[in-house]
Amino acid sequence: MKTFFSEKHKLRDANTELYGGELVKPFERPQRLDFIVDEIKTRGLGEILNPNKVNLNIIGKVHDQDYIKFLDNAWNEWTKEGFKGEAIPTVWPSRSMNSEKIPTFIEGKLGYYSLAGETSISNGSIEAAYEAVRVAISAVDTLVKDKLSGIFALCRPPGHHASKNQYGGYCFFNNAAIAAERFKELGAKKIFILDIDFHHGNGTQSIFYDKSDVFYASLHGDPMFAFPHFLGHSDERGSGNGEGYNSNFPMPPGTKFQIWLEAFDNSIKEIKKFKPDALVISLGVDAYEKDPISFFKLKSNNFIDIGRKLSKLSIPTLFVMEGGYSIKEIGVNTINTLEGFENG
Ligand code: Q9C
Ligand code: ZN
Repeated sequence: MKTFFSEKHKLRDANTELYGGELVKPFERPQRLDFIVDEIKTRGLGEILNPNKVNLNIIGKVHDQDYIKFLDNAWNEWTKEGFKGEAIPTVWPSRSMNSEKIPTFIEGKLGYYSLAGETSISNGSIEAAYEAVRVAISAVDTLVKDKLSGIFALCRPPGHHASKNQYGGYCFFNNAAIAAERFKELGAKKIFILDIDFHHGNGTQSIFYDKSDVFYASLHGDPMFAFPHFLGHSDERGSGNGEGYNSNFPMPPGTKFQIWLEAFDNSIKEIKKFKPDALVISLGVDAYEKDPISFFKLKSNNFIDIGRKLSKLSIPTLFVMEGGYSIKEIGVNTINTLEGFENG
């Protein structure tokens, strides 16, 4: 399987994440991809390609222009104020204070355009986020042009928590959603996004919630216990034209592969019924038993079965990298999925 990848992901290298009342070194750090690239090479998964020149206007099909402009300028506006640290929001338009007016000052804007506070904006972060979009688009283009059965977009930073106008959960641009839009530009009528990252992809869900041409399904830690906490319940089934085209499988702490697989098999049934022209897998490997911020109990070998089952669908499949924070095993778990798919 071919992989698209760019060294420029390293531009996303924040020093801080607000976690447990401390500013810690971010779980989502550049070294994650070193382990994945090493494993691709060791096991000879296939070529690793640099992204093409891409028309980034496509981002506007998923994200609002004012949000894009905010991201473009946030770091400059923040440093201009003389703040010493990285840009972290401290105030939000929450239930009791929800005027629609967008503040002028950067601290207000950070709260307006964020859905969580752990994701520090640092110098270079947004450049890296643009590069992740180039990686995703290049992978779609190659998959379609060469009529491949599967391809891997090794994106970083990840994307599935980013909504049309909010960042958070380590995500800025929604790479998987933008990839789905690219599939549509290239002629696909129906796309299915299956999100197997441990966390619910609130961004992807909300982007396509009222659409019937992009089906979003997610297997994740029950939001009563897990981030993002405020979306991802099983009664969220889509709205308007999108009713019936959104499907959530929240699962409790300690969930083992046997139970996880029942939900997975249900989502496979939905894929078969929907008959998409393309499949996008939001591939996080944080469902792994040793992941430091998650609570599922999948073992490394289980990821082979996941890949194998996906290959049986015989639908052109784009794998988009999302989360996975057990750095030592992130390469094995990711390549297990992709090799399982290849060896069907
Ligand atoms: N107690 C992705 O996997 N904080 N994002 C979790 C755990 C945010 C995860 C705190 C986790 C975001 C792409
Ligand atoms: Zn995750």
